[in-house]
Amino acid sequence: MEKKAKSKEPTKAKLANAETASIDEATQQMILRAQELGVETIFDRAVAMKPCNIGTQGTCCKNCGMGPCRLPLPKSGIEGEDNRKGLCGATANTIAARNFIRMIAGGAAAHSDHGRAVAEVFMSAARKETDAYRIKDPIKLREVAKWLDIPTTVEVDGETLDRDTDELAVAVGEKALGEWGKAEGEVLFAKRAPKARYETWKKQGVVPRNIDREIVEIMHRTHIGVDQDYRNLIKQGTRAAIGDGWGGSMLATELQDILFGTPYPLATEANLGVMKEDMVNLVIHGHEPVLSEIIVTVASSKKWQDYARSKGAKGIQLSGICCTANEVLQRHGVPPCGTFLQQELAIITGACDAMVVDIQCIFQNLANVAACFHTKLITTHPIAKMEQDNVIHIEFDEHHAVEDAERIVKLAVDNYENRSSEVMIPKQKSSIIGGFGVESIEYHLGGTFRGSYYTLNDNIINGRIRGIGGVVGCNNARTRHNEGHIQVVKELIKNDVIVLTTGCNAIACAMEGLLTPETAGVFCGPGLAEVCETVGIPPVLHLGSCVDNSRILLAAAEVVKAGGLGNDISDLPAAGSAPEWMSEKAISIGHYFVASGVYTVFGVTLPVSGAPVFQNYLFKEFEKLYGGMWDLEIDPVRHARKMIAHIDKKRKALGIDKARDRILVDMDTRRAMESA
Ligand code: SF4
Ligand code: MSK
Repeated sequence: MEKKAKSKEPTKAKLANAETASIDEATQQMILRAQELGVETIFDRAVAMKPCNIGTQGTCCKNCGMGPCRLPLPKSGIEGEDNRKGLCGATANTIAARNFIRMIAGGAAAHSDHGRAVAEVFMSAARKETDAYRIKDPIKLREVAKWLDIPTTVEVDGETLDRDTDELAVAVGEKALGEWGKAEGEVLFAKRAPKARYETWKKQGVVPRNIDREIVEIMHRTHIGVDQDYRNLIKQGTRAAIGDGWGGSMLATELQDILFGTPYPLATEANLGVMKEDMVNLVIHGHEPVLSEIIVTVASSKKWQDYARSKGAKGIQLSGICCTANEVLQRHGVPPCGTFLQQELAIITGACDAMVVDIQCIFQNLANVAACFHTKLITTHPIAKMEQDNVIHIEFDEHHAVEDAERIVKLAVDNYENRSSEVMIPKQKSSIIGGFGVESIEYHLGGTFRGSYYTLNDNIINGRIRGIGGVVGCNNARTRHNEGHIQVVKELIKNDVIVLTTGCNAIACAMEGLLTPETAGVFCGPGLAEVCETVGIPPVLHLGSCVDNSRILLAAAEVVKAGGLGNDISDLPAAGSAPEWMSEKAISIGHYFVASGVYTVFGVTLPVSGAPVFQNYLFKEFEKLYGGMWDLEIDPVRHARKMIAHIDKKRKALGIDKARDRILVDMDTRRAMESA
């Protein structure tokens, strides 16, 4: 047969369809703008490159030089015995479990190393080695000290006095740093979980010893020829994930609050439209707030605003991407200009004078995009550099934090006059209320009189609030940007489920205008709408960044403590979700939600589908061990309905499934609950 001649025509690069790539109009406009300018973005790359099926199923092993060993799931499924194995004999279940817990190790390491870096800055501040930081929340310092078993008072001449704040801060910093590598004992914050939860972990043998050790042990156990039982492998994954959620991430959040201030509700805006054509736009991107805190102070100072005006700009406009955005939004009201998938687009506006990045979720392609514009791209972290020549590295050190921040702000301002291409900033932006946390939920929904979550619990018991949804996580270029996030959240609030959000889900909800009290009357069921309107809160509460998922854990622990909804997190009418997850951190978060007793649904895909026995263990058997379990649901509405079905199951188990609308729990019942 004659061979068909190959076409000499150059193949035209496949480009993304803006409308099917994102639900967000600003994003759609900028995708088209990028294509018009010939600048490639992740949306185009996602069209050009398809993921590997076997990797997606979790059954490709490259843990030794004899692989990769690829174990695809037969199209017809597995009938009878599953004989698939790698060269060493590793089964699909072993391979998928090893891969899964290596993802947990990657995610837990990222969160926890972030926490360690914060703890080191905390120590410098406590020891007065730097003037740039000081203790901003001494009340939280005392609270955290107690959980670290540090005395907060001293006896002087028979009198009990509060310990000096500076001295206490040093003690807290030292003890906190020990949590990463202490030789004995267990992660101290594990005891912040409800007693029943802690006992479950004890019984299962998964209380973390220290944060680092559990991550290292995953790497050991997944080396060729070590742990070959998927149940034993995931047990170690569980221990490391708890060490993340109730250890590294929780320490990061708490120390950041003590050092930078505990967030309280504030108003700002979100989406690319927050950038300003006539101002210097400095975009902060990444995760660690230690530098961005100082950049906010420097950039808003009169000195640097005047300097910007001297260069012809109207001032400096800070905005953020990813979780550094969430950190500076929560504490200062700096507006987020986009989610994870919009980072290239912020530069393509032509108005980004500098983008400063620290760690995690930063595309290497930012350097290529920045090279097409005047944008200065600045890396700041010793562990996160880029190879491209146009990237400037200004290594941040807390001992000269202000000088570093000033260099960065000056670079941005001086670059304003170098704007070369036409500026195109989408108009879209939404008003939002952010800055929620465990304390502010208590204040708004608990009331200062009782100082706890009683009112929230009452509203759950009487059915106005059906339950709690923790919806978090990334964007994923394999699915339509923000569609899953928004549909899941809207379906939940429509059904009276209050949503606690963090990470890129929080930014997506912000862009969609769901973070305002007014949203309640438009999108919520009548019960949730009534509660939100009465107390003046949005139905979707922004709790912060990825490490701040620890706030969701602590909020859940507070709900248990307030009474009337069981003794453990697994008793609560609550469910977790990451509709568009992509990072290893999301897997670690998902797993510590599950290990904490939360039914947790992921969207897009989950890399366990090629190992049905292991998948079944996570999706079903886990509930018997921990009360929480994994699930996968790609369709956002079904995804939300599965969460609601679980919430209803828990309401039934608690005996609060019957309509009890408008019935507030009276004091006698309350006392009975407390003594139960
Ligand atoms: Fe293959 Fe086993 Fe090596 Fe994995 S560890 S690559 S399954 S031989
Ligand atoms: S930034 S980890 S994309 S949430 Fe925390 Fe967003 Fe996911 Fe990064």
